Amino acid sequence: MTALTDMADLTLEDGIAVITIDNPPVNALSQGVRQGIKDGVEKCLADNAVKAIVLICAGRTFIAGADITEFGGAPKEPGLHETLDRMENADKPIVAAIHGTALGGGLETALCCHFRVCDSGARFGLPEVNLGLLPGAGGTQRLPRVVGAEKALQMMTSGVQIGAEEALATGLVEQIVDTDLRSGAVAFAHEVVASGQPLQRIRDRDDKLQSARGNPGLFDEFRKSIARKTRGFLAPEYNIRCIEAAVNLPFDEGIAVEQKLFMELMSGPQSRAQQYFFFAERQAAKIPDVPRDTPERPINKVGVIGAGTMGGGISMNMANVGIPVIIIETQQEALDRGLGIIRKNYENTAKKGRISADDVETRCGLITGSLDMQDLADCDLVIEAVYESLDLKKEIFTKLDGIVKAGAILASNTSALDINQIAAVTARPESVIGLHFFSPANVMKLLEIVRGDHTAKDVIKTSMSFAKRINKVAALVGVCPGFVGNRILFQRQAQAQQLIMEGALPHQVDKVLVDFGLPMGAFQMSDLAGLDIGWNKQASNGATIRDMLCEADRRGQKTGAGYYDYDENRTPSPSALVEKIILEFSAKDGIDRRVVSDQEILERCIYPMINEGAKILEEGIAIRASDIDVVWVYGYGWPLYRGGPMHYADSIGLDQIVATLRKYAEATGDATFEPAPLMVKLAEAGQGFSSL
Ligand code: T1G
Repeated sequence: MTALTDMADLTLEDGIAVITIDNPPVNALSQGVRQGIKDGVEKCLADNAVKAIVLICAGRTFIAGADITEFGGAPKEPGLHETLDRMENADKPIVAAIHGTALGGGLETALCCHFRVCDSGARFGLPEVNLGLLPGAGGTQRLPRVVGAEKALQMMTSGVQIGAEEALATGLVEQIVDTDLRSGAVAFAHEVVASGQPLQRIRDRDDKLQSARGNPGLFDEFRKSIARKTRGFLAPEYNIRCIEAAVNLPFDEGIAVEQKLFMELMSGPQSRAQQYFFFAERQAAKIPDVPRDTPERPINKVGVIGAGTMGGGISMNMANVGIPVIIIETQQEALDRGLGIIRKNYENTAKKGRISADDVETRCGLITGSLDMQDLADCDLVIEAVYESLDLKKEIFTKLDGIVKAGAILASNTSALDINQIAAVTARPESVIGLHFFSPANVMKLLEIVRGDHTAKDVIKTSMSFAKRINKVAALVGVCPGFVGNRILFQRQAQAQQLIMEGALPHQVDKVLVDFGLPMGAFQMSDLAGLDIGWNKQASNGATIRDMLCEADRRGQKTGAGYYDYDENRTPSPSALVEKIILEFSAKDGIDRRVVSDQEILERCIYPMINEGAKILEEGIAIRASDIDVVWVYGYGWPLYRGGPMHYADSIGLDQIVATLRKYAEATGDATFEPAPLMVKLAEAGQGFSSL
């Protein structure tokens, strides 16, 4: 065995050279890996004893892409392109032996080998689009030549991975090895040498591009089909243009298009934000004061209290990963309705072909119902999901404390109430935690985990990994009204309300927020949630615009009217009546309405959110600024290509944010705009939240 670099070595077995990459955790194409491959291939091509080369990786996966931590830094030799060109033009067969995930630059490396074999668990993808990029090492030109333009469009604009069987069927791999991968690959290399077959370079292939050439409308059709899902993102379109180049241009000209578009994306703010977010999401899983080896409590059976919208969605998350759930309700009718909705949801998913009819039965079979809380006694985790009443939650936790076995975790799905007060009614506050799901709970990826003053570290550790187990992205936050997500939302909603008093209208405010990239505006969101949450008909006296709307039976989407009028497809349209109510309200408050610019709307809606984020960091309610971004991207649909409110603030510059906030504080006299001391300090130091 010859060490090529500290990340690669070479062995020679009976004429077959094996280059082994070893760069944990995911064999990213760091400088040492690129150098190792380059040196290894050079060595093998120069050595007559070598008849063929196998490229394989140690550890849990084949190369999972370029080393993202090297992005933005000074480029280090050797470049990936020159290494891959050397491989593709080699005069000895090179076989890639793939296990785990061959992603991005990893798949591009495999595409520059002459043959690819894999084990049955291997997965393949070009997920650069998730980083706001495109495959920059020839993948945009080689993948379509192997799998065809249609498949390449799907894979490169979604980042979706395909499995070994599909890779074999599309010709991405020549063989699935069901014995030991290494010896299988070496045997395959021997067969190739023995066959004497000419080495085919993918760059020379053209057959798979014919159908796209015969169907020029393919690309525009495809653009239309992903327009809604990729709204605001640049990278999907750039990936499509590269595939168009692959279909319409000679290989080298296609590569030139790829390089140009790659550099445009790499030097742009969107990819910077998405690369930032790649690491933010992984950082969020790390809790500084909870050691990695903290033992976890087992969770094999879960109880959910409440079969309403949240309780039903929460239960589906458990059944989706095979965990039995028992749902508790007070009325049989409510229980039947809740279980019925769960089955309906699964049947709808099956109709869309995302799960099978058997899956529907299996998952519904894992969800049982009861009217007796005693049936929760042997649960490992109980999640309370009843409506937002502190007294009711205290009552329930008092009962749970007397029923559920020792060692179980008691959690509340509250979106704003004080977890410490809830925990205090039990004799085991250390086992109480907040698990705040977002509606629809079986769809939204975020789980805001709320640690109380007494929550034990093993309960936190268990909850964080449990989130991953049910396919959620967790962010750990402290106790305060609205925790992180809603506390920040309150600031935006309050400003939106103020802006329509001063001269804007709901649809103007919402358009600014939707154009910014949010899934919906402030007033559309209020209408969706329902304007009568927490509204008391008896006490209502027209004190606010919301009161007026509720009194006029405009309670939101559910009544077909709120800040907007809604048609049968729930499409919103501005309401003349609402405009009249708003104008009357301004007049009643003696406000001279004025023209409010879109820029002012954006700044007054977004900057107080950032300011609140800074206060949350000052108070230690969030561990790091990037956790706040994870909450807003996965919980509230903040556009990923803007990284999250805190990253967005850094991209603008905190000095700019502070100055603008101060301008509005002066103009409005509203203390909300007073910049948080932490942000002022960072701005004065010329730093950003990412420096924390
Ligand atoms: N570069 C650097 N670090 C990486 C990395 C990468 N490509 N991929 C993962 N890591 C780190 C990650 O930060 C974490 O670190 C640890 O590895 C485990 O990851 C030229 C330009 C492979 C499916 O986009 O999708 O190639 O937190 O927690 O859940 O065209 O990681 O432990 O310190 O995610 O098992 C394209 C990115 C790059 C794939 C494994 N490739 N990675 O998932 O573990 S761009 C990607 C993943 C490119 C070329 C272009 C996943 C995974 P830490 P993890 P996992």
